[in-house]
Amino acid sequence: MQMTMRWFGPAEDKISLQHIRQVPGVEGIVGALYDVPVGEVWPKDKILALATQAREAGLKLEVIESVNIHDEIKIGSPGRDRYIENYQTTIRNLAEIGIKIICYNFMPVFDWMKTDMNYILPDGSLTMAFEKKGIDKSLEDVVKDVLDNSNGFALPGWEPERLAKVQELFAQYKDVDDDKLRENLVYFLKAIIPVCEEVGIKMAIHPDDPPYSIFGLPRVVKNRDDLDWLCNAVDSEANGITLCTGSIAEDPDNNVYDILAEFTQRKRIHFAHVRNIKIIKDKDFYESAHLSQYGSLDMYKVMKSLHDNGFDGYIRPDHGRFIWGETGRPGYGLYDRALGVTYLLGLWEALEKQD
Ligand code: CS2
Ligand code: MN
Repeated sequence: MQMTMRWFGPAEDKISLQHIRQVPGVEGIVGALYDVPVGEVWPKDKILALATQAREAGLKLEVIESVNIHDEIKIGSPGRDRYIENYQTTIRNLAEIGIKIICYNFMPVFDWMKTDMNYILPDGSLTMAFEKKGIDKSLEDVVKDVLDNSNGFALPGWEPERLAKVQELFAQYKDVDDDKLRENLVYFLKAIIPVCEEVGIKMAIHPDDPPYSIFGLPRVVKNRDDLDWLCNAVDSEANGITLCTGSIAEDPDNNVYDILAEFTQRKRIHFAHVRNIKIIKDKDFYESAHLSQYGSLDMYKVMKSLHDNGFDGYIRPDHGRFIWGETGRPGYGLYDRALGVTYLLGLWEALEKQD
């Protein structure tokens, strides 16, 4: 198991690699190139520069989150083959620099959805939350809420230029239902998985966040059956999963522990995002501190499901709250994520020694 933390790069992250290096137990960063437009090839020299920067700080770069998928691939428009070819080239370039895992998602329009980016908890810390009332508004207002509350940071998957035309984007998806989106995902996977197998990269799809339809958009990575379908659709270890406990648990019908156990056993979980959420009511929730006692998930059981089924992939705390006066990119402060790392590694050590 390799503990990692996400890093947004020198221009986009106010946290330094040196500070990440000081979090005990963190061996690597999860990175990306944020200046390459979605759909274009990631140049080798830029990937190398990022990996070198990490290495010089004593950290590995073996996981990319995310190489995002161009809308034309998700929509299945005639132009998709050019973007798929670019994706294949990006996979080859990443492999040459030593990357092992590519995290991605297949959500139309929005990469993820929260309705409150600075939700205040009783202890005065700030976190992200999702409440249904926050999306019972016009699309433009929902988009504006997210962009206006991002504390001045560019949010991946929320490119303002793209979302300025949110109605047009929705119109492009009008004929894409769940079946069509599945078909387009399989078309994409059939084209790229052989390349991954050849160069030794594993793809790891992130579940939908939230794992149910919003604004009538199709959703195909929501639950156990979707993951089972995905694994069978292209039956290769290179066709894997980023199991995000927070996202999966946003639907209280999902049994996170069973899902973790099953897909770890099936050797498809290559990357785990481990965070806790607190269900407020129905499907409204906020992202809580990692400890079991603060959220709706039993984090011991989460780690045990991974451990007992032989997990040996990469892991990271997903989001953290803002504590001790810290502000910055929502979900990605240093302190609470570092506490999460320590807690998860503590649970892991106990599990290892129990054997
Ligand atoms: C992440 C997602 O920061 C986050 O909310 O969990 O944005 C994640 O990076 C993407 O969905 C993965 O493609
Ligand atoms: Mn996640």
